[in-house]
Amino acid sequence: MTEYPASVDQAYRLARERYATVGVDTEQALEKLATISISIQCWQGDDVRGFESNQTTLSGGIAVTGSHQGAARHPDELRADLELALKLIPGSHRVNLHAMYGDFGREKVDRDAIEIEHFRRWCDWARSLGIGLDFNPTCFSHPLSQSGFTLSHPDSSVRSFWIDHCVRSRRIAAWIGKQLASPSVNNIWIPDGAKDFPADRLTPRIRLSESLDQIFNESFTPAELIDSVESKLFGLGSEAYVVGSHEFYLGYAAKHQKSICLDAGHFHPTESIADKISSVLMFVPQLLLHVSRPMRWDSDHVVLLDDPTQAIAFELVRNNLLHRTHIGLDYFDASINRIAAWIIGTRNTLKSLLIALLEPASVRLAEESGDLTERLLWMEESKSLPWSLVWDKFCEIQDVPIGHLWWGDVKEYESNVLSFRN
Ligand code: RNT
Ligand code: ZN
Repeated sequence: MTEYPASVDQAYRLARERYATVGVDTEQALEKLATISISIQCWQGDDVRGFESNQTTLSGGIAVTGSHQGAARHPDELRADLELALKLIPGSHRVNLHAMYGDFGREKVDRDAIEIEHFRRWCDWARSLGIGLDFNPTCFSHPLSQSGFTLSHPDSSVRSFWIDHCVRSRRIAAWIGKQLASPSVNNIWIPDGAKDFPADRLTPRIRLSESLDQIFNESFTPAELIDSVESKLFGLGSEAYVVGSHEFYLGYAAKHQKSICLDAGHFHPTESIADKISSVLMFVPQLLLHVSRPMRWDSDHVVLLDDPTQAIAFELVRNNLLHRTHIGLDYFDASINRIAAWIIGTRNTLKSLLIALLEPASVRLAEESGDLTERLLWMEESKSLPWSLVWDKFCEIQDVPIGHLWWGDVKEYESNVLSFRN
């Protein structure tokens, strides 16, 4: 049990009073925040390497930089690292797996041969912690993805290989969802695209659409599985053309009522995914977010408590869209302690949600009454309300260290555990 200074409670009482003067019920915000689960990306823990015995280097137009000590080398290490992170993040969250993270041991298991068995230990582990798991087929870092094409590949035997992989991923995800009594989101992202201008932008898209139709042919209940597709504007090596563009997947998801994944790093730098949420959710049933921080490109930096993250949280809360949105994280930084990267990014995402939950109704009321001056006043005023004291209270209620105090545990783990990995 953590000891909390009496000042946390005293400060919270003052904050509660202060918020009451602007019509905000902090207790309600705390209760709501406790119901929000963030899906934490397992791949931050090992620099998107995975645990296949026939591992290739990371490819597909994504890149990890940094060489901080302590990347997880096998599933047990990754689970131990995640457990520490989960213990230091307030609330109850989920873990997001990629197909290449199975418990394969020394066995050579190709992507078209993955089985439920390879994920049983993850599932048992999640059950013991009382958390849910999400899933992703891994359509990169593989000899058959080196051409830059997978589900849209011109060769039908290569396409079949990746279709098989995605079919198996869905089965595994659905099984996990059923086992854990919490639907598993299976998100399909492929790297398909071209470095230079293609002559034919259409045919690969027709092939991708047909591959997806085959993948989604088997039906599962929404209690087990949620299908999601993730678009991208460009990647390293796919600067001129990405087969699965935003327009492509938005059309596909709307037509087939699949969930769409909006990754914060997958658009033009002046575009905000926050603005897309309310449009997309008018036409697709559910949304998956990959909260990330692009810096000049899709660089996947650790999520900050910054304006783009805050804008996302405001959209979800103001429009009451939390129950239709799966909030996942997608970043990978190997230049700092990887467990701290999880904790900082997840805490920041939660903080932005808390700030949104604590927003005075006056913001909206002023807008509705047509008084845009007063709207600006409330938006700016609410920034200096004492949300951080409510956050400390949340950490206390959830029995995790307040403020920076989790850092001691991570430092200790770094010197006792991580520093012995090479
Ligand atoms: C790549 C996508 C994708 C990956 C993960 C590892 O640009 O964002 O979501 O980051 O699947
Ligand atoms: Zn992503």
